[in-house]
Amino acid sequence: MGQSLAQKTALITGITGQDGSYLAELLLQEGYRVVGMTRRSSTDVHERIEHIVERVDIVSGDLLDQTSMTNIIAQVRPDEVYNLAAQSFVPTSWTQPVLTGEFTALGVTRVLEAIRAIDPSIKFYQASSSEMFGKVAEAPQNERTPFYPRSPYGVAKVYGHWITVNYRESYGLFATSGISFNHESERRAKEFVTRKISDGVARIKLGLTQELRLGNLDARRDWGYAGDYVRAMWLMLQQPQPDDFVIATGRTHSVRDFVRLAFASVDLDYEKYVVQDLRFVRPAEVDVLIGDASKARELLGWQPNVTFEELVDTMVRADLERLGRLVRV
Ligand code: NDP
Ligand code: GDR
Repeated sequence: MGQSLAQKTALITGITGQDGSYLAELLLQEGYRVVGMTRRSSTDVHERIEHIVERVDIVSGDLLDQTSMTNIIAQVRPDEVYNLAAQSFVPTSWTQPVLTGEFTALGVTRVLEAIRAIDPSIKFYQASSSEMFGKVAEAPQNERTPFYPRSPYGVAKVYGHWITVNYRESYGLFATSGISFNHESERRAKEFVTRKISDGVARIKLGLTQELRLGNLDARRDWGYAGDYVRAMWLMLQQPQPDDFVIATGRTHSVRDFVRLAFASVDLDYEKYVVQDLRFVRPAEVDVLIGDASKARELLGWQPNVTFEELVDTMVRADLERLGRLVRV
């Protein structure tokens, strides 16, 4: 892949994930050379980036392995690093707490150490999470709201956030932490509740199944669209100073709201199909999240474009279309 002198290079860890795929698209549009780090797998994990895989460079590495991280930074010499890789599913963090800490917490330090050793002028983005607010101290949550994580995942993300702040303050790195609230899309993995619902609704509508088993329907989240959130990540690294930013819509809805709307969008009544299943209830829950993104609005000029209602509708339509194609084959 040819590179002009002025062209910037971005390294994305977690390029095969939901956010990685949207961020790669955005950075290609912005004229970047995009390098994506993937970990070795015996199967093809490029599903979400199939449409752009010819336009990005893929390098092999793992957040667990310091040598691979250092070598990648030395070989790629990126201008910007977006650290999106993590064990990102909250329930798994209770069954694999140590691994979650290795990936999601210490993994951040490994990337920062690689940057510090090779080129401290590289800009760094850390994918921090509203799960850090957990049992919330105030509402809405902003950059100064104290953290009270409720899962090993949330605890690991608090570490990732503070090590990012610490490397900024200790070594003067351009290290930025984006505290994103939940963001979803038709590329979301099916274990997360929004996609589980949109996929379930489509299956029921097409007669492939009769029920949808869910956990706590009363949990509330501030849900946005992933495409909007990756734009905020990029904007954060274009600022004159590294900083921390909350990215959120400022609206909160319950899982029940999502379910009701998703079923209603295909003219079904959710109460006939949804079964509560204790297997999906968490040992400790984050009851309600709502973010205050005024700082991002003012300093980044960022605001979300997709509403909750549009998000639900888009996700259900996408699953109906995908499953409809399979059913017809
Ligand atoms: P996904 O789970 O979709 O993607 C995670 C990515 O990390 C995948 O590409 C995965 O690779 C990769 N990965 C996992 N472990 C390792 C490892 N040890 N070494 C290298 N790569 C690894 O997450 P999202 O795209 O939804 O989220 C991106 C980031 O943002 C995550 O850090 C998440 O915790 C954080 N976040 C997400 C929010 C959201 O609502 N989506 C909100 C706030 C924060 P593979 O394909 O091989 O599994
Ligand atoms: P979350 O997302 O834990 O907020 O983390 P998830 O979609 O898994 O859960 C949201 C809420 O829905 C409730 N829920 C269920 N959740 C799942 N997965 N499956 C169910 O059947 C179900 N029933 C009810 C949950 O209890 C919870 O309250 C996401 C991830 O992307 C993190 O990586 C990210 O940091 C945060 O968002 C912000």
